Amino acid sequence: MDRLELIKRNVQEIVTEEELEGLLNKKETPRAYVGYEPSGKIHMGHVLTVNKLIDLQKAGFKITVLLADVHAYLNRKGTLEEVRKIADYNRRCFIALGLDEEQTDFVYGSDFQLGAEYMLNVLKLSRAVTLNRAKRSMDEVGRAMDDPTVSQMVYPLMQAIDIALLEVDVAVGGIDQRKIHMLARENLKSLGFETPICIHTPILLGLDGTKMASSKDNFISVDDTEEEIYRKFKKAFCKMGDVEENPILALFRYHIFPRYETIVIERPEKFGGNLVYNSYSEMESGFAEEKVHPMDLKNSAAKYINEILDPVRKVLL
Ligand code: TYR
Repeated sequence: MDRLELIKRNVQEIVTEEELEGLLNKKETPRAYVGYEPSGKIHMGHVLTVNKLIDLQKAGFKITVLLADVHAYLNRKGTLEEVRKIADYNRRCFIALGLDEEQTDFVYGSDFQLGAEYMLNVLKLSRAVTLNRAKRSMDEVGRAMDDPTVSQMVYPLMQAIDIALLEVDVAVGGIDQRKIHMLARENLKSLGFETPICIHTPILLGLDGTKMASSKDNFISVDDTEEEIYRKFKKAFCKMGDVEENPILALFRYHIFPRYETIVIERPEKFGGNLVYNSYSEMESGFAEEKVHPMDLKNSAAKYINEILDPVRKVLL
């Protein structure tokens, strides 16, 4: 797979592709980052952007991971001390998931966001962005936005200034980060910074086919035990032949195929024997033609996801 193909696989959008191609031609080692609000539960949604960082790393990018402790604090997720402690756990999970430790800069927000230069830039940006725009940019990111605090309006401004002061060329995030990224794209130039290129990954549905929510027990967390994975997959939504709304197929597409060249679905001889797939699209067609039973698909997905999560479990011991 060539560099551009690797960067583009499994993404929902690139803003813009022309700019990305220009960057690849111009810079030997471009820089990209993702920021994460520290979280006690790292789930496969977080892992989706980690996978993209691994792709970018393979494509020659220098990677920064921002452990956004101040952002989590501003977004009312806990005290600064609490979020900082979880951030270190998150860092160990990301490395266990395959980010190359030598090639990745892990940065705590609180280590650079409280200085004068940073703050002056946030204040400058606060004059350029309307309250309405700041609020809308937080639609899919902010907690309890029916009654937002001022801190949650500072949040997107700081995210934009992160991009500038971490000196990254590319900001990566789920599509839920889109409005904040657009705010950064439209305003950083006037503060004297480069306009960032943005890569957005899709947001995956939960295992029951509805939106992921911690209250619904419908997602995989990287610290789930092997038994929990089998239990969750057993009751997951996966209809015979349905390739549109299928969280198990989505796991193959976004998490398993990027890490394995060939996938074997094990089946007893009497049910037709093992199936071997060399790409996601082959598997999808096979499932659409009802050549694979949901039960076999689930068991195989559980086996591979358990393999992927095994190094994370070891970190947690
Ligand atoms: N907004 C991101 C989230 O929803 C976290 C983040 C914070 C990302 C600061 C980047 C950034 O610079 O989790």
